[in-house]
This record gives sequence, structure tokens and C-alpha cells, in this order.
Amino acid sequence: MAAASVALCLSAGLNAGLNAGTARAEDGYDLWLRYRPVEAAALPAYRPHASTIVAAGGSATIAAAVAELKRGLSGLLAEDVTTGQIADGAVVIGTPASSDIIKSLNLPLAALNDEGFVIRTTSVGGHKVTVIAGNTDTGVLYGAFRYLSLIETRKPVDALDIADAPKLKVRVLDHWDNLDGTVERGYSGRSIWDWWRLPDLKDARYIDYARADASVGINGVVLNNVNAKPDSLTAPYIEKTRAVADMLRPYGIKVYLSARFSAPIEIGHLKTADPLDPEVRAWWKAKADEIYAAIPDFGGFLVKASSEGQPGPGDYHRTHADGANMMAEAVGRHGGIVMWRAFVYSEHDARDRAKQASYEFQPLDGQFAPNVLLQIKNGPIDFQPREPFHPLFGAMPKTNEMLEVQITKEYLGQATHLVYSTALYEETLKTDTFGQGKGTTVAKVIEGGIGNHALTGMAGVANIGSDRNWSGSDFNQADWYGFGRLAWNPDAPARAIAEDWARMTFSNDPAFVKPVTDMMMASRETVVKYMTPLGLHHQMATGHHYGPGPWVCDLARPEWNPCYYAKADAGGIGFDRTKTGSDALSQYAPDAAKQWADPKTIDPKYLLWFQHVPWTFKMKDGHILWDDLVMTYSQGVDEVHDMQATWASLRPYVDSQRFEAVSSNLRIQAREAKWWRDASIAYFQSKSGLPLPKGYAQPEETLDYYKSLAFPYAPGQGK
Ligand code: GCW
Repeated sequence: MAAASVALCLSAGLNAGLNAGTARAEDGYDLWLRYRPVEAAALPAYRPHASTIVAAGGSATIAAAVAELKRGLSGLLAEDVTTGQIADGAVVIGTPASSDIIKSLNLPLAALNDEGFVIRTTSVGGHKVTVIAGNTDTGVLYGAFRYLSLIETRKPVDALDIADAPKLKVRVLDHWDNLDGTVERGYSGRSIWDWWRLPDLKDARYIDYARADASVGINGVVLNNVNAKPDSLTAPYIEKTRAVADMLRPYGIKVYLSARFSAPIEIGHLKTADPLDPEVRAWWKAKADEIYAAIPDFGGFLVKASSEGQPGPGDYHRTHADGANMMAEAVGRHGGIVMWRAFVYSEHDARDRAKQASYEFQPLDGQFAPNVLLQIKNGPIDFQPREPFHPLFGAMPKTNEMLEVQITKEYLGQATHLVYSTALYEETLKTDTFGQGKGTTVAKVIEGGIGNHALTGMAGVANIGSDRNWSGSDFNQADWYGFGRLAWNPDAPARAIAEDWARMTFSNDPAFVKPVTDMMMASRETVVKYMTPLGLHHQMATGHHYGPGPWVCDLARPEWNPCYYAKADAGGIGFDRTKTGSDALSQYAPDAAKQWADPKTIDPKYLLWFQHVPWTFKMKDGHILWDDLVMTYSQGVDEVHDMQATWASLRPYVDSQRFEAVSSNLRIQAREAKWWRDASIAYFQSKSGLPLPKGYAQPEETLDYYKSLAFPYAPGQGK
């Protein structure tokens, strides 16, 4: 085995040299499932272990696994791999129930859940084979994808013994896709769900979408925007949803719908949507029955209620638990769940927006039905480049808490900036909430480890659209991939995920993999630096959230204004969330709160999130705050230039089409990073009145110029 790995490394290095500059153009459609031929020198390490596929069971899921193995192995091994009989090198797939061979092997499947799998090199009838076994056919499919990924990343496959299973039950993509084909906060073209042509449409793209999801274990899809129209619950749309569900089902994917709370009024013609009204409850039950008659494995509902203008139980002076439990009762009879969002804040509440969700939800701990997941964004405001963790994590031990992250980059440069957000998700997951004592990390909370919850989950707001490369840019694909990997195992390291992705998506050459992985890992911190350094947040322009708008202060709702968050004036900058301010700190467990309570000891990353300090505040590094702010913005810009240089040096390893696509995005990012820096410094300097530290250039334009920029056609605003 060791010898084989050495041979692999050598051959990979050699081969990239030979391939330099000759790679075939690629448009990104194949994502990380490219299955391009293994370098000739490395082929002997793989071919003998994957010569024939022996499949048991006749389900559509097994057929999908076989099709994927055929496609993947034939591509990777550059020979026609097809189904056959047991022989040396056979890949045997199935479950103990469907395959006598697998049953006889007594694999450690009992320790795994329904979606787990075992991959083992073993001997059957004197033949050396690789077995991919699951408790269910979906487990087998996941095992098949894992096996292919081992070859795609050039891991040895001659002595495998892998047992793996997802740690979370619900691993779901939330599409904020509207019925008219636009995508709220979508930067990758139009919605892939062509509601107009469904249910007849059988788009091959849906199968490729399902393959990509299944390859990383994503097992649920919410098809429509949380700002939901009631129409998606009408009979014609249920029929369209059924058609999508039928296409995704073989890949282990359930469909869910965002449900509009007031639908009983709008399409049921009732007078109220009061969750305690018997007629309303009966309406939801009948609606659930209708959906389940068409889609027996329908996942359930996602609900945004009493938030940003959406109707909800608050309209009837009922609690979120009243609302969630009513819908949970309706779908629960069929095995469905409700994902109830905790993203609420109200224009009638003058208190710090960061505190509002906890006020509403924390007192309800223990009141939610067992089939309700409370879906909580990673931070208490809204998917900012950096936020502290949401105070609800770890604070509701009797409630099923799931994490919601944003894969689409509403606030992180949208389609064009190279930002590996998986590093951000990892930061949240690893953070200790101290909620139920030391070690209560967000990962542990969502894995159900606090209070022993069986229903667990993680949601990612999708970045998928009709663009040929699916995600608006090649590098944005990494967060679709990374989300899936973290939802499977919230303890997985973002760096290892980036490396696997880079190998599968571009090249296995170590001379490519290392610099790209380094660049991806650093990229998240870079965007924080040039957009919102030192704990600043929500400084984006209004509405489309594209570009800087720290000066905006005239919007109807105070918490929509960037000035509400930075609170910059002649005296200083930052949001005081300590006892002397909003005291949002008090919503955290004391051990978490104490790390942020003192401006002298707080990690500077969170300084202006929790503290209002004078411009001349002495930082830990010896500089005054103002100087550090300017230096950090500038460093962010410099780092984008470093990224450009790194990418330019990698030309030999990437096909010209994707090389150019990434290069042009980096040019946009470099320009926009400077814009962010200059506009922010121009505005904050108008408050601080201080000169820039020596050697740092003044903003290129005047503050008025930056204020005058308008982008009425910026993407992602579809409603
Ligand atoms: O702040 C926001 C986005 C909205 C989004 C909302 C949410 C779907 O700007 O576009 O609405 O978050 O998460 O509900």
C-alpha cells in the first residue's frame, strides 16, 4: 500500500508536467464529478480494483449507483467498466437484504444508521473484490460516490476498510427560488426549477443536480423561496412538485416546500390563519393529506413566519410554537417535519436586532413538537462576513436546533468574489457556546448532543441557478460541495474539504493543490478585511447589498441602515452590546460573554460588534483603532492581489476556459475590494477626522462620488 501511494504521488507530479497547458477546455458544468482519466502512470494502481460492477437489488437507487460507477470508473480508468459477475477486481454493491454475498460478509453495518455505508476490500470465492454495502440503497449510493471520490483524489483503493454515516439527519438545500423563475439573492442565472414547463419537463439537468447533491450526501431540497407564495400549495403546483420529487427520489433526496402561513386565507378562503382555530388546523391537515397522496415521502415544510413582512402566528397573538406545532401536526401524521426559522425581528421592536430572536424563541424551549426543527442562522444578524454565533445555539436544550448557513454570497461578493465560505461555516460549527457547559460547540448542539435529539439538521441557502457552471463561478461550487460535506459531518475540517474539492474540480498535482487550498482558506478572512473589518457588520449598500454603503442612514426601519450597525460619530465607532449598551452579551452563556465583555481583551475580530470605542482606542497591537482599521482594509485589498498572483501562477494546471473565468472574476474582486476600502475609509474619515497612517493612500475618489453610485439592476433582487 505504501509503495502504491509513493508511486501515485510521483506519477501525479510527473503527469501534470506533461499536461501543462494542454488541458481540454471545461465550462464547469461537471462540477467535482468530472471523472477525467487518471494519469497513465497511476492507472495500474486502480484498474485491477475496479474492473466490473456486481450489483444486487433492482431499485432506481441501485440503478443510479450502477450508472454512476459505470460513468465514473469508465472515465477515470479510461476503459469500459460495466456490470458483470464476481471476478478479481469486481466492485460488489448492495445491502445485506438484497445481496447474499454482502449478507455473508457480516459487515459492521448495524453500528451505522440508514444512510451509512461500508467500503471494504475483501475476498469472495477466492476473488479479491471491493464491497460497497449499505443498510439501504441510499447508503449504497453514498458509498459509490465515496469510492469514486477516492480515485478522483488519488487515494489508494487496494486495501479499503471504511465505515461512515452522516451525523445529521436532515441535510437540506434551501432554494430561494420564486415561481416566476427569479431567485432571491441568486447570482447564478435563473431558477433551475422551470415551474412553467413542469410537470412535463424531464430536464437532464435535474438528474445532474441530484447526482451532485447525493455525491456529498445532501438528502433534502426546499424548492421555493421562504418568502413564499401560497400558489405552491395549490393542486397544479403540487403536481409539479411531484414531478420534481419523482426525479430526485432515486438519489435519496426528499423535496420540501416553503409554506406561506396565511395560505388558509389566500387559497383556502378561510377568514383567518390563526393556528389555534379548528378550521385552520383542519385545512393544514387536509393540505398535508393532499400533498402526501401525490408525494408519499414529502419531507415537510419550511416556514418563515412573522418576519420581514411575512404572515405568522404573531398576527394572531400566538407564539411561534403554536404556529410550528400546528403545521407539524399536519405533516407529522405522514412522517414529515417542519423547519421553523428563527430569523425574526420586528419593526415594532426598538431593541437591538441581534437580540430579538432570542427574546421570542428562548422562552419557548420545550414547547415545540418533536418533529419541529428550529432553523437558526449562524449569527444573530444576517449572514455577514463575520458574526459571533447565534445566542440561541446551546440555549434551548429541549428544542431540536438546526443550523442555517448561506451558500449564495449575498453579503460576500455575490457571484464574483473568490470567498470560500465553508471556512466560515466551520468557524461557527467549532465555536463553543458554553450553553450547557464547556464543549457545547455549535456542531455538538446540531448533532443533537445536547438533550439527545434524534431529529437533527443543517440547511444551506443554495447558490445554484441556470448558469452553465451552476453556481455563478467555478469557486462558488466549492461551498455547495463544502456545505454537503459539513452537513454530513459537522466536525470535518474545512481545509481537507477544500483540498478534496480542488483535486476533483481542477487537478491532483500537489503544485496546484497546496497553493489553491491555502488561497481558499485565507479567502474568507480577506473578504472580512476589505468589507467589514474588526467586527463591523451590515455596511453593504441597501436592497441589493452589492458594494459599500456605510453612509446609508435614511431607511424607514432603523435596523436596515448600515449606520445603525457601525454607530460611527466623531467620538468613535462600534455597537455597544455590553451592559452599558444593548447588553446582547447577556444572551450568551457567561463563559462565552466574558470573552467579549472587555474592549482590552476581546478578540479584535469581534471588537466593533460588541464595543463602541473611541477612534484613538489603543489596540492590542499598539496601534490606535483608526490606524488599524485603515491598515486592515488595505491588507484585504493587498491579499486579493496575492490571490491574483497565485492564480496566475497556476495556469499550467487549469484548462484555459476556467482559468480565464476565474481570472476575470479576480479582476472584478480586486477592483471591488479597493472600492470597499476607499469608500469605507472616505466615510469613516469624515467621522474620525483623522489622517491616514503614514504610507497609506487616500481614497481615490471623494465620499460624494462613492455615495452617488447606484446599481438599480444589480442581480438577486427578484421577488
Ligand atoms: O436579510 C435577508 C435577505 C432576504 C432574505 C432574508 C431571510 C429570503 O436579504 O432576501 O429573504 O434574509 O433570510 O429570510
